[in-house]
Amino acid sequence: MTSPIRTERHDNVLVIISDNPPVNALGQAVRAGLVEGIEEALSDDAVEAVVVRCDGRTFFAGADITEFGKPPVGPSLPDALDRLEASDKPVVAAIHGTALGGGCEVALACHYRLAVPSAKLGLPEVKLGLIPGAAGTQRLPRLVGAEAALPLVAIGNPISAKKAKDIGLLDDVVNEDDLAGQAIAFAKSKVGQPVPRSSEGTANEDGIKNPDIFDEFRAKNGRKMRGFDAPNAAIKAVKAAGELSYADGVKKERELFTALMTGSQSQAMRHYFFAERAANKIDDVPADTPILPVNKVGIVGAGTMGGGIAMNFLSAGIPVTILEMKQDALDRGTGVMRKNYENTAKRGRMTMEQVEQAMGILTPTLDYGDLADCDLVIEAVYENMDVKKEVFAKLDEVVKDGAILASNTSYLDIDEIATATQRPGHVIGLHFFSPANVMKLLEVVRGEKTRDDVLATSMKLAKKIGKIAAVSGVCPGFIGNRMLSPRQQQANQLIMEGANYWDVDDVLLEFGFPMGPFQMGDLAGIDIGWHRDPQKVTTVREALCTAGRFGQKAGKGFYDYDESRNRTPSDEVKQIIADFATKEGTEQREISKDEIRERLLYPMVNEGAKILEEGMAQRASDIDVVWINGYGWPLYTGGPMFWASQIGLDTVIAGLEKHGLPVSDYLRGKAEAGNGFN
Ligand code: T1G
Repeated sequence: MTSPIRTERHDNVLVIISDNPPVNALGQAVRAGLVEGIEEALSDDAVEAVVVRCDGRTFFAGADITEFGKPPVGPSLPDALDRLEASDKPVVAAIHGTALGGGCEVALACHYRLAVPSAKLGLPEVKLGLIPGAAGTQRLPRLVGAEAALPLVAIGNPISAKKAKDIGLLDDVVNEDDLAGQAIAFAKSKVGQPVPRSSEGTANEDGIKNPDIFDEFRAKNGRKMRGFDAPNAAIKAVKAAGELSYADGVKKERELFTALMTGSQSQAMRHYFFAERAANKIDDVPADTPILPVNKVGIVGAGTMGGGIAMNFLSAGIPVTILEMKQDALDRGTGVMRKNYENTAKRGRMTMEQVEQAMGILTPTLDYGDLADCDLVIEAVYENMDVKKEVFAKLDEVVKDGAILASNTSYLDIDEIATATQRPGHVIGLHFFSPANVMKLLEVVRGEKTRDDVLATSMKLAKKIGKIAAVSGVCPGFIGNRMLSPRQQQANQLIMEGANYWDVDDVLLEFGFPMGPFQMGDLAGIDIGWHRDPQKVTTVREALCTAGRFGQKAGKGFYDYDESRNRTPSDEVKQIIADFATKEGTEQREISKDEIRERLLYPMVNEGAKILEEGMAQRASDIDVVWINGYGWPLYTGGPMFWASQIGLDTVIAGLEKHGLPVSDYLRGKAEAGNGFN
């Protein structure tokens, strides 16, 4: 097996090159090759400097995640990097693509670092439930300071080459072309000078002089870090870089890293890493299925969803023609889009020029005829089958042959919608989640007759507009809403049986969801869809509306709210519910949080099992991808199906049976087979 590492001599410079597609992951052969390369450089007096670079699309993108959890095979990355840094001959990292995780640590162990303008650098280990494990938490703060290191290590987002230079992580940003040549010249210019080593840096003294930065960082990012173990460990490691010797700091990092690697959160987040990528693959569609061109998109409906959907394409530089029935609705819709963009610009997440660029390729219209040359039209009108079929019949008449006709419906039957057209093969569901310009998830609903190229094009387009797509079959609620339904039913049932509605919300909050169903109701507005007849009170919601409890906007809903919108449980609401229970003849009792959690989450797992049994999802991990990205299922548990496998399907079944809830045969079968859903 040829090594993925080779060396080339350029006069007195030895260039160590990795060619390990797809992302030059630092697998065992690469690590061994790196060590050999350094040994070669150190043992040859004619070599006076070294360049480390990669072929292919990127500099090392990190340790090889597929090796995690397996018995380690040497040389370890920390050892390889220590040998690299110990060299007295200058070593230069030549960076392109994404130098991430262990890749960034390779760069840190080099004495100098150059990158092309399009390169990105980062330590995203926390996104895998880890922290850097090859001294990155110790070298980086010594090179750039604790304050600049904290977000890189504890949040894990990559930074641009320019930003990396600004903080001192890069020595220079060079031209896009001939990176190798520029790195060789740079290396030559350093021959004979003492080599700078990050591990000997003193920039981390900023954390010693101002120790408050760590708690300030923790407070500022509390919401983002809630429930995750790794970010806190990352902060501890960076803090240690200012308090301990380098050697002791590395020991501290190793201790924190090992605890995370063997913990449940990292296992769950590594599962998710591959789950997100697997969701892109459609098992029965050949990888070389042709992708249809999508150069112009039409949107029918400029309401909240239509406008949000349109923004995804505009932001990706794809022109959009948006259609409404009336001018005022059209103006309102495009006005909201502009406002959303301007708010994003105010938060510094885009420039006003980019706002104008996006709005500049938007064409509002009242005329279906203007959709004729669209390659894809997405309908986002009222959730009513007749209305949708009318729209699709019209689109079928007007839009050019070969165009994709998609519905944004959240639960209606795509196959039935397709019958309104002569082109069922070109009909698909593209279910965006509100707010559509923010939420990452896209459920791609495959109709009975949806063509492979239409499906493959939709998946590729999802990635282009920054969405995470999962394919669903046609069933009520597809994957996400279909599993939300039993949870919602149990939540409503539980409060009728005496569970405190705030306990229901708190159980989901404590589990890691952003909020529970009753808080959500207050946020969205209890009065949505209310008939406004105070005499007609047949549900708890109607009783709340009759009592003027419309939700947060009214200062009271299920909860009472103070001026900062902090929620307090209401005795009036508790009584309203109790009265309903009495009317319904439901006996109320104390209900524990354990029972609440089991009755909210286990039926979701059972529904997920049925979705798999019916082939409505390709794989269990797709269901995890849907719930993590569409509904806030906590990433650090891996998603409903991974989590159920970890706690044991027998436990889930016993819980369902204890509460008299249905158990699907498929779930039983999986439990008996003993291998969970994975
Ligand atoms: N290990 C193994 N495989 C990887 C990989 C990795 N680090 N990164 C990507 N792949 C595979 C991926 O599964 C897919 O495979 C293919 O490469 C293309 O990836 C010691 C412990 C680099 C930005 O977290 O962020 O270093 O599906 O589809 O969209 O301290 O991949 O084709 O079979 O994502 O162009 C830290 C993870 C590891 C970076 C490219 N590094 N990767 O994105 O392609 S921990 C990371 C990414 C670590 C050290 C610690 C992205 C990318 P397949 P892709 P992409």
